[in-house]
Formats: sequence, C-alpha cells, structure tokens
Amino acid sequence: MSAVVLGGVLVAATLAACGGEGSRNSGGGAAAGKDDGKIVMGFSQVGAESGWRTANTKSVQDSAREAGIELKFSDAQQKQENQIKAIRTFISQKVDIIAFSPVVESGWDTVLKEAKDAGIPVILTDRAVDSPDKTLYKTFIGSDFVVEGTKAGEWVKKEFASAAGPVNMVELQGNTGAAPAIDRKEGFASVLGSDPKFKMLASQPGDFTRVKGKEVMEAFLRANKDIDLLYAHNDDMGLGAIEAIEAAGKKPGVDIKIVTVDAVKDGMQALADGKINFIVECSPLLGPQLMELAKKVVAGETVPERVLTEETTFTQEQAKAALPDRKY
Ligand code: GYE
Repeated sequence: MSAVVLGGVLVAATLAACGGEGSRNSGGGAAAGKDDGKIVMGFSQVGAESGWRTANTKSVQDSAREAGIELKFSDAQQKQENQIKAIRTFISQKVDIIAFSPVVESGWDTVLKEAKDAGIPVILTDRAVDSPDKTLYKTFIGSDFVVEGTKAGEWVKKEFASAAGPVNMVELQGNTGAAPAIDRKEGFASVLGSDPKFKMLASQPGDFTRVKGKEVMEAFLRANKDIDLLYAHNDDMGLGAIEAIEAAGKKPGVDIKIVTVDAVKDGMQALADGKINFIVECSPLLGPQLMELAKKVVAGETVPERVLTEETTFTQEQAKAALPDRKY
C-alpha cells in the first residue's frame, strides 16, 4: 500500500479495511489500469447515514461486480476531508476513473483539478458540486432535488387546501451544505414560501440520520405547542421524528402530518401504517447507470453532461401496494 501514504494514514486504514489492494498499476496515467483489461474505479461514498445510503452502496457494489469493474470503495463517514483524502489516494493509485457522491456542494475545485491534471476522469453520482468549471467532471448522475422539494410542497398545499390556516410547519434539513438539503429546502419554499397561510416555525439540520432527526424534533416540540406539519428531507429523519412525536403523546400522521423524501422500505412501511402521509421518491439505485457511464468515459466516448433519475411519489394507499415488491 505504499502509494496510499500520499492520501494519509486515515484513508489507508479505511481502504485496507474495505479490501482495497493499493497501487496495482505501474504508471502511465489514466490508462495504467487497463493492463489486464479491467477498469478500476475509485468510489468515495458519503457515509452510512441512512437507509437510502445503504441501498446506494449496495447498488454501486453489486453493479461494479456485474460489470466486471474493480471497485476501490471508501466510506467518508460524512466528512469532506475524508473524501478529499480518498480521492487523492485514488489519484496516487492511478485508478482509471473516480466516482464520488460529494457530502457538501462546495470546496472541491482543488482536488478535482488534481484528478484532471493526472488524466483521471471523474463522475459525480447522487449529489452535485457547485464548481463553476464544468470540465472538472465528465457527468453527473442523480435526482433533481429541487423538483423533489417542489413535489413535497405541492402535496402540502393540496392537503391543507381547505384549512383556514395558519398551517404551522417545521423542517428537518439534511446535512448543512449538501446539495439535497439546499435544493429540497429551496423547492419546498418555492411552492409555499410566498403564501402567508403557511408558516415555517423552525428549520434545522438533522444530518439525514434517525438519531439527529429525533433529537431536533424533540426540541421543535418543546419550543412549539402547535405544529401541523413536518417536512423531513429524508425518511430516516422522519422516522426519528415519529419517535419524538409519539413520546410527546401525539399521533404522527394525524396530529402532525408528515411528508418525507426517499421512499426506502422503513419509510414506506410507516407511510402504509399511517404515520407518514406522503413520500417523494428518490432512487438510490444508481449503480447500473454509473457503471455504464464509467465504461463509456474510460473508452473515450462522449456522455451526457447530466443523467437524471426517474422518480415518483407515494400516498399511503400507494405505499401499501408497492411495499411487497420494494427492493430497498
Ligand atoms: O435522500 C438521504 C441520504 O444524497 C439523495 O442522502 C441523497 C440523500 C438521501 O442520506 O437519505
């Protein structure tokens, strides 16, 4: 693992634990991985913060195996510095391609420039970066998070159409600075923000985790006696909040209506059980398309700048029907 030293001790340990085998190629820039015809992909994952993330990791790992792509997988534990180290390690290992899901939007230009200078193409998966220089990556595959927020807002508007108001809302955001947190907030506010009937009482990060979702919801409940609606940027935070709501003696889905994003199994179950009222789907199954794009990029083919994921929404009845076949 000598090449790993460049990336720092922490990442070396992470990669070793994940079965990374260090530098197997002997120079020659981006083409170095092709000595046995096998594409080598370095993948830096955000973490394991949610059911969505677990399903996404499995999709990437399974698809790499099926596509015959060797995957060097690194888990950043929701820390940007770990992702930067992992990417530097992949560069020093001369992988053929780097794919990553940026934990936050900003601060990637330097490391992306290093990859570009080393001749290693980068694919963004799931989350975007805000770099103005679009030549720093080949393509971005993932959902339109603003549209997801808009769908959530539109449901709320309809659900409370006949209510006199005010409709008192609270919001659990994803981790600060993450594309889905910024965009889901923006999409939701674009529908309800200018309507005086809808009042956002509090909006705070719950980091996309159940534990934090519960904790922040407890604080919301302590500070606000009359909450009509919770908008959680993912199912896991919504599920944590449900525990807090029940502990406060209220009925989730009835006393406080809940809308979330993702549609992972646990979320869909809570929706079918009447504890969540509406879920906007966000598909984590990005693996197959990612591997297809990676093969094209490594072969020098042009790929679209943006690959959008197709998604739907679920009511309680639709969740009951969809649950038996739900894969994640
Ligand atoms: O919604 C959330 C996860 O980036 C789309 O990250 C992803 C989000 C997903 O932690 O559950």
